[in-house]
Amino acid sequence: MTPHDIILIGAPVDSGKDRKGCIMGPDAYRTAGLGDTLNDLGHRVTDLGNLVAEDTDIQDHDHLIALPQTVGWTQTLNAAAKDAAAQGLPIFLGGDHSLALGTVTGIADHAASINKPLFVLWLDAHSDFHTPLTTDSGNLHGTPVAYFTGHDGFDAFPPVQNPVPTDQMCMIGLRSVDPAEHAALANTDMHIADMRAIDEGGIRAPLAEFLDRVSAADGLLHVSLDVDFLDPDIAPAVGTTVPGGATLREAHLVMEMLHDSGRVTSLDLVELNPFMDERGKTASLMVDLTASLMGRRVFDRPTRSFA
Ligand code: 5AB
Ligand code: MN
Ligand code: MN
Ligand code: MN
Repeated sequence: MTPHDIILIGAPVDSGKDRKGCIMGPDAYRTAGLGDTLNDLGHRVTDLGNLVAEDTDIQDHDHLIALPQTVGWTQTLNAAAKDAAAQGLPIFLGGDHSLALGTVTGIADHAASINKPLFVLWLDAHSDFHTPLTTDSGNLHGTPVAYFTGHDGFDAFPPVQNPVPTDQMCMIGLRSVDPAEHAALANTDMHIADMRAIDEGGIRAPLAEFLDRVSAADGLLHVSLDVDFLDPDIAPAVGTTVPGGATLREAHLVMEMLHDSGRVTSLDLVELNPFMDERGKTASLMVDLTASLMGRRVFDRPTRSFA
């Protein structure tokens, strides 16, 4: 296994929605042993601690929840992501999914600076493809994908320097998409495997196809893992549970395939709300999934068949 320089970056973003609690996410991952787990796998791990959002002079908005705070986080995380990606493999410990407004744009700026295409894998029950103009809830954690793919309506936010082309994006696990998002997605060439596709054909094929494209393009790969990608029975600690999510084995298979691809260069762990957890089980599962992504396996795969 190739050892990586892993940079843990606490991003206790809690401004992307009404319900509070994601502020505790980074420390829940630390409490669940993320750093030691990655260290024991042979990686070099540095923990930068928790970041603090920049102040902005943006005004509060009637409809959009905590707009000034989320703009501040976007600026902070854009800069932090750009910096960290040049030095190692950043893992952003969220924090709600509005953090991806900053992380993905920062990683995209880094990719552009080294002339490589950036691919993004979005593991989520939701498509997070609202703009500030279409969101009914006003919760900005439902908007990052529209922002970093270069859509209009984000006037209060820093202009996106290097939008991610939608055909370099794959979404897996979708089962809750609002009508405005659905209409907007239909106009893109985004690669999407919703839960029905996974039920019918399995989770391996769409991911393998995507990873082949990343390799063929010699791309960087950012993974954004929303806790609600997982079934709420195994991962209850999230404000936006949707029944019928990925199983334990589906989730580990995704992580194992990502590891074997050798392509992943950055990771978001988002939406963990430790206030809603059951004795740390969701935080521990997210640590285990990250371990699979970073090379943990039970056995070396047998080279002979059992037939
Ligand atoms: B998450 C919803 N589409 O816009 C909205 O958890 C949910 O980061 C957004 O995926 C869920 O409020 C955002 C109904
Ligand atoms: Mn590795
Ligand atoms: Mn999300
Ligand atoms: Mn979600």
